[in-house]
Amino acid sequence: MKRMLSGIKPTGRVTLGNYIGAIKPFVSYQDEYEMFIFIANLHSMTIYQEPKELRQNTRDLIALYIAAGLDPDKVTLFLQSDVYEHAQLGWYLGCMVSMGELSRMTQYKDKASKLGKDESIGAGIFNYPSLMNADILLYDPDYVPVGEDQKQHVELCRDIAERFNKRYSETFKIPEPLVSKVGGRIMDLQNPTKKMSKSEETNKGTIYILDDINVSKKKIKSAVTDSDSHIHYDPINKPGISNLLEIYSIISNKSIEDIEKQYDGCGYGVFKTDLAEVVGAELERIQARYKEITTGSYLDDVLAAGAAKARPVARKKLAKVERKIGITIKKR
Ligand code: ATP
Ligand code: LTN
Repeated sequence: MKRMLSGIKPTGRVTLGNYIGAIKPFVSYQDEYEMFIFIANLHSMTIYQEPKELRQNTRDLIALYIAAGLDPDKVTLFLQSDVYEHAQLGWYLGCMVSMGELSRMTQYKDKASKLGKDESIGAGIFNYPSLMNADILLYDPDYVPVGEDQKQHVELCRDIAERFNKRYSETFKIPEPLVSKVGGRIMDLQNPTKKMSKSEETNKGTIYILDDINVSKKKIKSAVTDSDSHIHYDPINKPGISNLLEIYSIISNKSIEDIEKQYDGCGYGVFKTDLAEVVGAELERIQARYKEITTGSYLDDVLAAGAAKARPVARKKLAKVERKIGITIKKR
């Protein structure tokens, strides 16, 4: 079995974008790949998190993975902070990347460009990719499934792995980013030229998985589209309706062409009402399962078992790295 690894930050309420771009694809991969999925809680610290909210968001995220269909018996599901090797390898790899390389990362550039006059940027966000490189390289994955916005980080990870292998001999497998063609970038329902984001100030264009289902349905029905009424996929000229078609396609497992045919001649109103039902039914299923698994100690047990499976893999790789770079002084 090929190996796959990915992480998601517990930095806010989980959105339909996260679900379509990250969680749902993981569920579909779990029978085909050996999977390591973790909650990137160390990464979430790059921006201040209110402690109580962080705790709740972290539990919700784990619960949502499972409620969405991820099976903890098949997938190694764990908290990044439970496996100390991530931070340790992150340090070594941070010493191998240049300031120039880090400053070219768009996630960092975006955050830096949005700073207010009196705000400063934390060092953590600048060195964020080093920790991400460690997350990946500790486990030798073949593939790293991510949204479009994270592809650049995985590419940097490949460069650093190659640099390490060249300097110290073959140590890391070179991972491939895996970005879904459909659903890799779900857009804001009110501004379809902008990514649906959990850290958006106005919530009107964002669907939250655990939100009241009627609120979500309303948001879909009032999604911004164009003045035409032809249901056709054309992300450049018709970004609003194209985004809705992608959402429909992923949630219903139908192809975009089939949906276009199904709604040929119907107006946007009918299409949006049906989409609201399709999304509503999916959210209902997830929320019901979420309720079942958030009582008792089930989630803690899943995380303990996940960390126990991840640790030996991470430990072995870190020990290898430390021997190669000369940190370990014992002769074998
Ligand atoms: P923020 O919105 O605050 O920038 P985020 O949701 O992009 O946060 P993460 O929580 O780390 O950041 O994202 C988890 C995964 O979900 C990543 O693989 C990311 O690419 C994917 N993702 C996030 N938003 C979307 C979206 N709108 N469409 C598709 N995938 C998304
Ligand atoms: N940076 C990613 C989250 C993340 C990740 C990873 C994804 C942290 N470490 C390792 C894949 C592999 C994000 O912001 N979505």
